[in-house]
Amino acid sequence: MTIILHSLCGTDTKRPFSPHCWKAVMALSHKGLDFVERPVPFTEIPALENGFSRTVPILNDNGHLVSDSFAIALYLEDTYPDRPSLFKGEGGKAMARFVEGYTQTVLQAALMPIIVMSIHDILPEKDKAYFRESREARLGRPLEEVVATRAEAEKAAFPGKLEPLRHMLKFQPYLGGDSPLFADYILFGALQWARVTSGSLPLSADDPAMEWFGRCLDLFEGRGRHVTAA
Ligand SMILES: N[C@@H](CCC(=O)N[C@@H](CS)C(=O)NCC(=O)O)C(=O)O
Repeated sequence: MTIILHSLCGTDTKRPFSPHCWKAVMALSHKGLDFVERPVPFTEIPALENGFSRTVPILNDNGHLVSDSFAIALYLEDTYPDRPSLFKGEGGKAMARFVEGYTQTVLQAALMPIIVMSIHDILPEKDKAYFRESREARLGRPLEEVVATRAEAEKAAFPGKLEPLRHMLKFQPYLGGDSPLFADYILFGALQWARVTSGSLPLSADDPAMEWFGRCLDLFEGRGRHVTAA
């Protein structure tokens, strides 16, 4: 019985950084499943599992392949129903989709200009060229220009973008309530992406959002904290 999670790294295989892969790592840990994480650089993804997916995470559960972090969480929920739930029902799945949308369109979009050069700098040479070309096409300008024109403003605006989380934390310690669910891991993945690649988050240490992030870093024997900040 082997569960393999293909994830993403730069030159250091011990420092996986993809936000989507962190969601899958936390989901597998939440289910209490034994798994092996195998991080690869960007340019090796297309060859994984005979070209199964152009993106990671990819889960190989004893030969059954699943890609996409949310699809992996749904698969784990269906396949291992006797283990702790990642969603606590259909409402939890539906609300996790909202958290996915908020995290990707608001938080990750804001973090990208702040951390894009840090990501570039931790990649092996062959990945640097691929990352620059693909991200410059996506962002519409050279990486250096993205940083020069947007990074400082995004840093200043970032704390405000977590106000929905702070509101929730007045009532409960996790998005899942008294304990975390997949929705927490979605948001966690974005902040962990910034922490691992750039070394810090544009948030103050006494921010309740940082306290929630610290609690998530400590889950599962500190799986998240174990990967040091850049
Ligand atoms: N919707 C997918 C997105 C996965 C994704 O975009 N993964 C990135 C790493 S963070 C990737 O594999 N990118 C490959 C590339 O840019 O070539 C998920 O949630 O898993």
